[in-house]
Amino acid sequence: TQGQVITCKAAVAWEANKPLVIEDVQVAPPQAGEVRVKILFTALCHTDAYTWSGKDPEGLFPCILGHEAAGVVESVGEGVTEVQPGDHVIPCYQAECRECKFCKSGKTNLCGKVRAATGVGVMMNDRKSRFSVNGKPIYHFMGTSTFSQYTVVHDVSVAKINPQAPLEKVCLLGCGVPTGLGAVWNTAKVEEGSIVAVFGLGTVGLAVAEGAKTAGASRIIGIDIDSKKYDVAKNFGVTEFINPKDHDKPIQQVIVDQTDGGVDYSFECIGNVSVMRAALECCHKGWGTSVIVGVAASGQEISTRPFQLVTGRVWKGTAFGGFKSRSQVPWLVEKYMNKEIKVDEYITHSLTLPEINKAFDLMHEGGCLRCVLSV
Ligand code: NAD
Ligand code: AHE
Ligand code: ZN
Repeated sequence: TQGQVITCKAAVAWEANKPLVIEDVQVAPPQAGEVRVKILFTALCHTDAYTWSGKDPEGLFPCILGHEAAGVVESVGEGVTEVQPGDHVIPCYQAECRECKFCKSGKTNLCGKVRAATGVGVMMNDRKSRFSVNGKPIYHFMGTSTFSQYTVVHDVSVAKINPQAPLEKVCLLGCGVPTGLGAVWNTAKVEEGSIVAVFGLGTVGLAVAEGAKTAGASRIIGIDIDSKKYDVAKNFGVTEFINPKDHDKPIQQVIVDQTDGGVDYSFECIGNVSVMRAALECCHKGWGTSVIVGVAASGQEISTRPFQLVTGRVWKGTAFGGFKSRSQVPWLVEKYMNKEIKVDEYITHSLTLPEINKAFDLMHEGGCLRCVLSV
């Protein structure tokens, strides 16, 4: 198949909010600096649902969504040296070129090499898509497009991992779990003994709890409007639970009252701007730090009294938990293999690619954390 167009099945989002359609998609061979990957397993993340909803300013249609996956390299384009056919890989929506201003700064995991192209659904080389259906181009998504049996990614957007790792599990290391762990370890740098609040107990929030537990937090307060989340959350380190619906007072006040003035660190893992405000305002005066992890819709803005920051609270955000993707995803895979981090525990459902619309429906049900599709 090397050098040839591959026709395979992919779930195409033709329009916002319209059920995805399994199509025969033509996938062009990888050009210079590109890698064609056979996707074996992909999970769904809340961000896929967000873009599908039409509220993502970078969401273009028709497109192939999906960004939390694992597979095997099928072929590589000219000049690609770091992976070869047969390598087991995880696509990385957050690239790492090691050459750009961002990568060399030592201050961020963001990479500038291909971001301009991935934000508009095309490849960097010729600003075109490698996907088409009967000659009609289909946009890429986040530089990954994993809801397809084959995808083409930039070489700076693919992490080579231990071939022994079970791909049906480690696909989760493409987004949600690293995001939560890294928000704690890299972005907030939570210290032992800290009091932590986690807003939203989906996969990302639970991974924050797990990260906080390993960092030695003394209290991990989980906040969710679905009280059923507490039982599961206990297994990830949550020590206390608050449902904002059980209280008349604003949730930030409830938390401040229960923590002698506020928490040391808070994490918003929902994508709701009023919760982001509450997450900042439940932080302790003088040092409390709040990390925005959730992705909010186009047009939404955060606000608070500047006095909150004047008096020492800090507002931060994180993308992919601050992890350098190509360097650290393989390391996270090793940590999983050594049983130092959970992955299996986040997988509540397993389906197949043709059942993808059912998988999206499941996301809105309380009992679903991650649904892994066999592609
Ligand atoms: P999810 O839908 O599985 O979890 C969200 C949780 O929030 C659910 O348990 C829900 O009951 C709860 N919730 C909803 N509204 C609430 C409210 N008002 N108060 C309290 N709890 C509420 O989502 P997920 O896959 O865990 O993703 C969480 C967020 O993180 C999404 O916005 C996603 O787009 C974003 N995300 C960001 C990054 C990043 O790099 N920054 C990476 C992955 C995901
Ligand atoms: N296009 C969206 C941006 C969404 C966003 O912030 N994405 C996160 C990853 S979410 C993964 O589930 C991210 O990494 N952002 C940094 C980047 O470079 O995109 C919007 O709302 O505009
Ligand atoms: Zn994601």
